[in-house]
Amino acid sequence: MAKRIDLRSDTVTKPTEEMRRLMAKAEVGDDVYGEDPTVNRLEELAAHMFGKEAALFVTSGTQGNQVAIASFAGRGDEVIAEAESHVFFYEAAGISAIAGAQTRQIPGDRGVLRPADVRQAIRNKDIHQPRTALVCIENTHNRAGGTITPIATLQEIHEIAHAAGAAVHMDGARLFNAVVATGIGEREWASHVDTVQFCLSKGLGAPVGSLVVGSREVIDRARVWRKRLGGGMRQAGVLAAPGLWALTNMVERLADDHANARHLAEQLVAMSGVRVDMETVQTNIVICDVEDTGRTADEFVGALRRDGVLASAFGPTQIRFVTHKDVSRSDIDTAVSVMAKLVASLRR
Ligand code: TLP
Repeated sequence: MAKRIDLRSDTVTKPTEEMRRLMAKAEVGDDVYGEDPTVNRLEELAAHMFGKEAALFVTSGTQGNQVAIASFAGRGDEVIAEAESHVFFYEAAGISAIAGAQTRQIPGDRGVLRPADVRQAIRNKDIHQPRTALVCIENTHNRAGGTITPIATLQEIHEIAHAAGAAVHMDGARLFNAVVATGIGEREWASHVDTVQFCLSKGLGAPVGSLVVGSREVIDRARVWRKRLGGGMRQAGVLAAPGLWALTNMVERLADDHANARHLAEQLVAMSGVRVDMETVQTNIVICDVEDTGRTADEFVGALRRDGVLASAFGPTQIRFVTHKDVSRSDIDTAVSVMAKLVASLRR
């Protein structure tokens, strides 16, 4: 069978040979007892890189977001999140089901919350109103197409939230894409938030896991939440080992994914009936709209799949393509020609 070009997500990346070798020989112990040396090394490295006191290795981005959120917000509290954010849109209502808080959704500008809107949404001290416990920022923003929250905006939101006694959590599932695209280091990003969740298992290519970084006090609470959710793993060093390698070896190469995404977007936007908001093409995600072709995203995704190109329907007429280490420039060119053929066949 011809090679499938899988652009559904960067979550599909497979561990490298080196990662597999490190997994096989990882030193391990029982991490619930705090005795897995490899997990401990990963958590220490993450805390150091992000300039925070402590870190927690969790099973997934979703678990990392939810344990962080539950560490700040509880039953009857309110959490501000962008209207299309992952924590609101894709985490099975975890904020209400786990933390017991309600979500206040605020539409952003291409996924970026406006500081003035956050200021307005923060609740007054009033018997009728919930307490605003937390503001969540998604950087980069998935459903907006991989957009970056400018650091100055983040800083402003942080100041507004803190002045009102609310914390800030950053869903940085793809924070390293923002790091590489802007040249602003993770420590600088993290200095404007209380906690960051970042994924090892997306563009960095590790098979499993995320980290949450923050103060020791918050991470201690998050550790209890992780246990409560069944995320206390035992000889997890076999998973931490490729994560350690990913953090030290896989960050810089994300620039290739960004160049491939831009190349893909430029080709797509030149096709008749295909729209791309080029302003959103900042990292490794490209969202195009095929409404003007008269076909649905599902129809397109089905037709692409028959020709070996996998993408995700992201709305009635929106399709998402995500570039990553397991697709090359020539794979992108193949995907483009499949898409071009498909668009041309619709015009006949
Ligand atoms: N996103 C996945 C899907 O869930 C949509 C993807 O394919 O992009 N935050 C952000 C911003 C994410 O994009 C994701 C995963 C997560 C958190 C959750 O990470 P996992 O999948 O590890 O739970």
